[in-house]
Amino acid sequence: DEGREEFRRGSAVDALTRAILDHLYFTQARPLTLATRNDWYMALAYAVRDRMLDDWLKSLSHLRNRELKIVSYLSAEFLMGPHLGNNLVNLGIMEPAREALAALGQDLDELLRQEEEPGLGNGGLGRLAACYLDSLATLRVPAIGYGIRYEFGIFDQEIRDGWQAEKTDKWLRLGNPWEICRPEITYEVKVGGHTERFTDEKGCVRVRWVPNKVVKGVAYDTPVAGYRSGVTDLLRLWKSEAVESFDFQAFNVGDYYRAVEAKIFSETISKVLYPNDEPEIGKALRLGQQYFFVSCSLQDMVRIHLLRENSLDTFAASFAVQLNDTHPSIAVAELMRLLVDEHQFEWDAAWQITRATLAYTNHTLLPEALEKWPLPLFASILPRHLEIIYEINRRFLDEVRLVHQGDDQLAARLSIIDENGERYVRMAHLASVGSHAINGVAALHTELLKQTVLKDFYEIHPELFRNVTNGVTPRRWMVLSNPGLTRLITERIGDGWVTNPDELRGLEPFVADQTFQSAWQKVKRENKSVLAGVIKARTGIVVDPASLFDVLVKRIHEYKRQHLKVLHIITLYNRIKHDPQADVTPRTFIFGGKAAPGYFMAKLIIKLVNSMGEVVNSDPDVADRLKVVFFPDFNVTNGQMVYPAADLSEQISTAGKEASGTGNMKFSLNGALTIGTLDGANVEIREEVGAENFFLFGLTAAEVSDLKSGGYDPRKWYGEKTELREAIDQIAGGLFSHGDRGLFQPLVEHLLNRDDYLLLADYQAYIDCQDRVSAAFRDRKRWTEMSILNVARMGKFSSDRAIREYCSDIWQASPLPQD
Ligand code: 26Q
Repeated sequence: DEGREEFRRGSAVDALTRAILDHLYFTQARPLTLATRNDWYMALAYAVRDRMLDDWLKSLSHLRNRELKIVSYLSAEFLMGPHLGNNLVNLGIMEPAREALAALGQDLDELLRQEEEPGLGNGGLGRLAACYLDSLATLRVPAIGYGIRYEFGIFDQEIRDGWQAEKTDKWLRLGNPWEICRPEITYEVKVGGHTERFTDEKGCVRVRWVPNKVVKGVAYDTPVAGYRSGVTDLLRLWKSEAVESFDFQAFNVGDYYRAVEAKIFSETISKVLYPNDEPEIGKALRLGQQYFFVSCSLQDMVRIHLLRENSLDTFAASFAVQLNDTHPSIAVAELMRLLVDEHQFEWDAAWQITRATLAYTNHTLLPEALEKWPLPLFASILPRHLEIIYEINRRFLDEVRLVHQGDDQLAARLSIIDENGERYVRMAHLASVGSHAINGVAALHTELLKQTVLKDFYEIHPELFRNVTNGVTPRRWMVLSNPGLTRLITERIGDGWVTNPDELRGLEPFVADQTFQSAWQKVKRENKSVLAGVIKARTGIVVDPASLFDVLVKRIHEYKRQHLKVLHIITLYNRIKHDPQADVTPRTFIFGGKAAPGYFMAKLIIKLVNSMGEVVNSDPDVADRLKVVFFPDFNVTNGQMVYPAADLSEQISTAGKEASGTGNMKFSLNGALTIGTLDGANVEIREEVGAENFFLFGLTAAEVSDLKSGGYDPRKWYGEKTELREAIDQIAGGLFSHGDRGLFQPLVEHLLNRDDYLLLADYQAYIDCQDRVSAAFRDRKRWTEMSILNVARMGKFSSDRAIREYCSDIWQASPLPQD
């Protein structure tokens, strides 16, 4: 019997070989001779998943242990990336799996490429949630990530004629071996309708919500293994379905079409991820999605809590619920509704539980990115929640008025309801009022939060505010994606750094060591060669791995200033055109990132990069010294190839606009040097790695706001800077658009007349700083030292550090004791 168990659980090569063959036959139902690459991938994935089950089931059984607080991370997005490689790393079975497959004539790397990544997020916020789950499991904290099982994730990006084209992400097409459907874990979620008052058997007036629709959420569970921690946490995503009773009813009255319509509506809720990284006003389905997953998740927590205790009084001791931005902030009203309407709590007791349970993370200062819902729309979907919000607001503002007598302006500014013109529910206010802690995602961001969007909240309740600077997991972003560097580092200092990255400091004694330096350079060079091969295959462009790889990958946004980078490239191009012998440091410029499908300016920036690239790449005067690449479909999988191959990380947002950034950390951790503004976490990265190992340029956040309040005129800079003027004139004049002066006119017009993101004001500082970068890259030894020091000093930016801070400062959660 033990022999039978061994092939399901064991991590030796033989056991894995048998397990893979077993799944190929009994799960995939394929004879060896007919097995496709996907069959092999699936068989391997199931064999790996089997090896997660003992820890997972043990961890799940701890959810019933009332002593332990469970962290519940509510997020509309989880950008997990491919599971297979990560699980092999965290379980410690990468090499035996490779050998087992080799014995079966299969190549592990090929199977790793077979996995379709679950792209259930837009960018930073969704990827942060994924890094946090990795750290929670690694730190042995019992946790559940709750979200939506979108049938279609973020679109796949193709580039056609230089423009972005969106293709549906059919990630479930070939099946998903990592998830387990739990058809017995379902909840009903009401939508629309009206409320009624009635008197209960005790004579209390209560409220009944009579919806006009009911949908069902079904749980889909994915295990999240910690790095060799013995704990496997849970990602529970909700799929929406029709409730059986509904179509039955309609069918009985003969209204077949209405029944089908109701079913389609139900299934629409979890159909597709909104591909925008800021809200669009008035999208009812989006509010439906948010409420749907929040309601399922809170009902699930209530169920789990009631397995531990017989009263909800102690709910806040069972769960610490983190709101990943305002997207799940309806949780404030929903938890109140569950307690007051469904579990007969008094308002005050319910409110105390709600605030003790919830905490809110803010990820943006941009006013246009703050979520708000038009009142009529909100009322039509969530009539009961609107009443609850009014009551929360009434009590909150009464308190404010009591303490700050006579300041009516203050109450209006703090109100959850925006009453300046069209009325809206302000979700950041709802989240702030309903939480016991509010945090920003980098030191600068938190300071600005307190001075701007949440200023009034900070003034009345400074004790609620925390900073937790973001972090990234070194498991995916180093061990998995950069095995060469991982091996080199581990040879020198051991592998303790993987969970304790402060140990990377142990590399500092080797910075000047010749052999270490050459080994370091060799790793980077190999990573660049691999990326060069992929670039050739995907774009046809040939790039030289000896050139400086200058990389700008992130969502396309005006505030992130991809077009400032374009101005830099055109400037270098012009220098060559003016003097073809000019001594320029050869560079490969790599862009990547998706634009929201409805964001015209972002799509035009993609077109500009490609159009400008065509001209530069094909100009014989350039003689291959500059190469411009737009790497299509930037996602987690592609990021894993790009970050390890970068020499230079571009973090050039207008100061004060990027809340944190996390790509900045991934680059630096992989030995790229940063050119950046004092924005988001760049500030702290520079502090850690040392100012001499960081290329700083540009206005500070304070200077940006001063410049703007003094009446910024971009034309002044345009008039004064000749290289800048030349570049803009060329874009406007059609040099990059076959003479078409209309194509980029909107972009040029915006730069010259508004320039909201101060490209023109920062242009010269950026160019000058890039000249210093070019010079520095020529001193290979010095560059390598800086690269090593960046890695050695990145410990702070591990998501483990961030999660420890959340645990101690916000959640009061602790690790499971080692057994
Ligand atoms: C909201 C309503 C309706 C539709 C879409 C949205 C929506 C979706 C995604 C709004 C925002 C997002 C994503 C925001 C995001 O990724 N923000 C980034 O979060 C990172 C993690 O904290 C930071 O590092 C980045 O600075 C921040 O831009």
